[in-house]
Amino acid sequence: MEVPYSGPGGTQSQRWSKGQDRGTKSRLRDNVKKLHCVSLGGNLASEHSQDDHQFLKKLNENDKPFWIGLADVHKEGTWLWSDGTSASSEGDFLKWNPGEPNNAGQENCVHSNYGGQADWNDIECDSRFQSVCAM
Ligand SMILES: [Ca+2]
Ligand SMILES: [Ca+2]
Repeated sequence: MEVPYSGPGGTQSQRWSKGQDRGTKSRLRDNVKKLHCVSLGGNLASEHSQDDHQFLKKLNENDKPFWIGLADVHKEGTWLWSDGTSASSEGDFLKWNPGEPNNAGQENCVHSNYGGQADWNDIECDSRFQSVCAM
């Protein structure tokens, strides 16, 4: 279900719902992407299963890459979700594209729906993509 929604700063967003989960996605200046989600009362979305991964991709009608709430900003190679859970321990759900994460230059944030496999890539945090917020 989608309901028109107008976010702060005039950005256009849409709300979605799935069971008890609600969320917002939007296009915005992505150096404030996390703050944007927090200002809406949420955070960048996490993917903890293939189901989550497919759901967020489906939600994204324009088929472009989008930010997810995964980063290794605190310690290189230690991936943490914005919900506080790990993506570096054995058994954690991972959906990296082949050869990723490669930290090319300095890549500490992650977008999904990228490349031929439409999976995850680590990329510079000040790049511009859409955000998916979990509410
Ligand atoms: Ca990194
Ligand atoms: Ca990369």
